[in-house]
Amino acid sequence: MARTDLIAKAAAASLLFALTACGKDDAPAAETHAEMTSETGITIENGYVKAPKPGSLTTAAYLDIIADADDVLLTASSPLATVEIHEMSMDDGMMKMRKVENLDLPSQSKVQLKPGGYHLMLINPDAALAESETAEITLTFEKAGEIKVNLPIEAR
Ligand SMILES: [Cu+2]
Repeated sequence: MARTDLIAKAAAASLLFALTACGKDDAPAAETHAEMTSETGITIENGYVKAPKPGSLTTAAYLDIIADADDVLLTASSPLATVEIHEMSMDDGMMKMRKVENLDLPSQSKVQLKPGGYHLMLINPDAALAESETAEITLTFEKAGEIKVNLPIEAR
């Protein structure tokens, strides 16, 4: 029985391969498309995660994002915490923080997520975050798709 399974799997695999190969040959445009999607067009600079204070239930990640073409940051996530996009602003003389649904990235401009402004709020950070040197964060863009970054964790 196991042998039959293997043969069936091998047949399925070669069929899949045949289909893929066929698709590639028939549609050279698909290869160009693949190149475009792998070339993200997004530059991330100066990223770091603020090391959480002991017992703290939140911390934040900061980074600069430059999009080659207009794009929108839709969500961010991490295996180490719940992540929300936040904006900090002055309201009646008080610094207040609110969640934003997404973040516009006009083409070629540097959008800075920095203390006192936009940031990624890391909520209920995992205990492992305090002991890690980097934190993996996945940014999901409307056009560029998902981009994973590993940000250093720094006590600043
Ligand atoms: Cu916040």
